[in-house]
Amino acid sequence: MKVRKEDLILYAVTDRTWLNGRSLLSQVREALEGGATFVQLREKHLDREQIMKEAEQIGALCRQYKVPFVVNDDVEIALKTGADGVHVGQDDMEAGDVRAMIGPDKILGVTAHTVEQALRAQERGADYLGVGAAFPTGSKDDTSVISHETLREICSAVDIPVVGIGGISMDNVMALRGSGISGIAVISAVFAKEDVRKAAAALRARTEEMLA
Ligand code: 3NM
Repeated sequence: MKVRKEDLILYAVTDRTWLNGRSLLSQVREALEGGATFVQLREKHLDREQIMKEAEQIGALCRQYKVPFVVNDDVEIALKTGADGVHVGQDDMEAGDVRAMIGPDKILGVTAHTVEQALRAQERGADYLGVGAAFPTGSKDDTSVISHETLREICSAVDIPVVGIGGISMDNVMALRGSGISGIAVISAVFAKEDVRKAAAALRARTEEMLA
């Protein structure tokens, strides 16, 4: 298995909205120190040269921590910078096309909102799924909350591990107990906090409790 369940316990997704003068690299370092188990570079509004630079630096940092690192949406940048893989949404490139470009060994993550999308992504070579939104979120406009029943159905329909995403925080992570997810993916619950390391550590501990 390229992606083990334990790699997905606390999956940190970057967002420069919360930098407040800090660098993305230092934010990610704090998240890793706190116990993030997976990192995705998600840059929606930066030029590609800058994204490439971030991917090189953050990728190198993640290698030091032996944590998988994927780039959102951009296969070329992922391949050029030696990232571990790519994560695509339903509106990005089709999963099978991405798999054909990255080859069998790189990680492919796919966002799914329905059982049908989840099964199709698995069939086309996804190694893990991001499923959401688990709760209302201010971090992504074009998503809507799915029921926890749908989340459970998706988890039992596929063989690959699933990470829950969308509005997950210290206050609600426990509500995901029993859903079948392997972990949680978050932006604001880690990166919007003043002490990113502490936030990651606390959220990892609570997520492990939820998974137990
Ligand atoms: N994808 P936060 S929700 C990147 O539902 C992303 O597919 C989602 O940010 C989906 O942890 C989301 O701050 C944003 O809610 C997650």
